[in-house]
Amino acid sequence: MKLVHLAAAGTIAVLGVAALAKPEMVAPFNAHYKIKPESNLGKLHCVVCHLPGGTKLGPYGADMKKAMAALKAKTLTPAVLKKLEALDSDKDGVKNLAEIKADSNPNDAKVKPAKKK
Ligand SMILES: [Ca+2]
Repeated sequence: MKLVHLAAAGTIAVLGVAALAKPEMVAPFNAHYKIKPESNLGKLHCVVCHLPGGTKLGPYGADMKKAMAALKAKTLTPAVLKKLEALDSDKDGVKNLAEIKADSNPNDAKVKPAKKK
């Protein structure tokens, strides 16, 4: 009886960690935009979609969730990412694609690319 409980608790713990890290979300994003691990976006990792320190989604992550639902996508596909590119999820005046290309954060209104002159 005790063993069964332990096994169940272990399974829950493993699933919890998997839900937090989301490598299945980060990998296609990084591959699609050719994000280098040492770049700002590469270091942000989960925080590109989630709010720091939590599982809660930020504005870009929330738009991604909506796009995945609209396309009935179970995984992060290039079509989902494409749908997000023309949006300005964090409403800082810079479109998501421009932020990603500039290695800025589309999930944080306080972070935007330096203005080009
Ligand atoms: Ca933006």
